[in-house]
Amino acid sequence: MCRHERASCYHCVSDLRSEKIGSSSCHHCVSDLRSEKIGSSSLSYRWIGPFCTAFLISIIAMVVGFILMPSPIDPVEYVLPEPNELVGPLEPNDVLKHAERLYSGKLNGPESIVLDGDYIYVGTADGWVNVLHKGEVRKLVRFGQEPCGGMENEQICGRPLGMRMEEHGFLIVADAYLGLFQVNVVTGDYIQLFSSSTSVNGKPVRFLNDLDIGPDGKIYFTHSSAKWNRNEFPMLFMEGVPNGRLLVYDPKTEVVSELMDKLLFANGVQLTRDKSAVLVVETLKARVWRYDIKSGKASIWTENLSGLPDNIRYSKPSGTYFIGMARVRQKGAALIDALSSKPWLRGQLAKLFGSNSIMFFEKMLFWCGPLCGSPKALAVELNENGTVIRSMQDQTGEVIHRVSEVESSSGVFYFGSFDGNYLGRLYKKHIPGS
Ligand SMILES: [Ca+2]
Repeated sequence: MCRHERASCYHCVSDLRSEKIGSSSCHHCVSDLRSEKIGSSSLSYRWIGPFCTAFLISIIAMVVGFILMPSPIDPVEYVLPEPNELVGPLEPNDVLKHAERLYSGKLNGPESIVLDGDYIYVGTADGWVNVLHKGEVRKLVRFGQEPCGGMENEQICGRPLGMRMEEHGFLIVADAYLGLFQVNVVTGDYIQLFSSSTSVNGKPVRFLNDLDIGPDGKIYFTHSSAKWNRNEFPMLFMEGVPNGRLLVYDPKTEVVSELMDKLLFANGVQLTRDKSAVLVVETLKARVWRYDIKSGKASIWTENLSGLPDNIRYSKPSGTYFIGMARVRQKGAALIDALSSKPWLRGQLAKLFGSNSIMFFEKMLFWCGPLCGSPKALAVELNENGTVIRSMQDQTGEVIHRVSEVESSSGVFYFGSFDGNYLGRLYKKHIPGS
């Protein structure tokens, strides 16, 4: 019995039940229904068809509505070259497994590190600049106010990132939200050198990231975005608009000037050994620029790095440079690369997940590192020409899970990470072949 005939019979059955006993065709119909062994209870399923149709229409309407809904970002395409195979100096290794975790559980996100004899300075997610000495953590200074803890409070509390010691023994700190500060490391007193609420060249200064100091006292520093704060960083990479900059603070005039613009997530800063140029990390392009101070010209120093580079530091003992990677880029397993050429998809994902959910999503992908064929932790060493000559990795993240910065002194490396709860330490004697 076809569907049309069946529908007509249901009407007949209904008529029969209400004692409108009619034509023999109806009796015939009932007989047909019985012969198909369709019980009366089956008749109650007649709503399924219309329900399914309405459901499908609703889903289509929701999908269309979602696609038409404005995205919180204005994504653009950016190009990343095909990631390199991890071969040669990038050959998989577990050098970082020889490291140890110091102050485990006592630090939250020590991204940048300053070594000063027996004292170590780090900035953490609770807004404090801390002094580490003989196993103790002492809170030195915080630039913001309570509430603190959690990324949602960072805008008020502050978040110290890059830091350096200047020649007179003051600590210079870039707080991601609040600006540049000069700190007395004995008393914790500080003065604000530059406030992030001040625009430079008519553009906002958001997400201060890292700094270095020239021999004349000028402070070269980056801000990663002109639009997004640090706690919105997933939006920065989902949008892909290059508006980070390299700025310079002149202590004589107290003026901040722009040196480089249009950087896609400006990050680590390091003067070259001869102090003639500033190396500037552009995280989302996986490359580093060399800004010549005298001429004001910039050129690529190294590119297509095998990760998303964070801070860069010069190592005096070896005369080389170290870069910590926020994430590893490997052929066939690089999320950022996969999304870089798909701005429409990034726009939809930003609507769907929002900033917090994207961070969770990113974290899940990070933890699948070994399954995706990439090491969790990677730091690379480069020579003066910007060539990678060595790498230190931890394939499972068991000891060092991620590297934001590598700081070195004679015989020792220290590793910071923006989301770790420890400071990593590795004695060079434990590195095979050293
Ligand atoms: Ca950084």
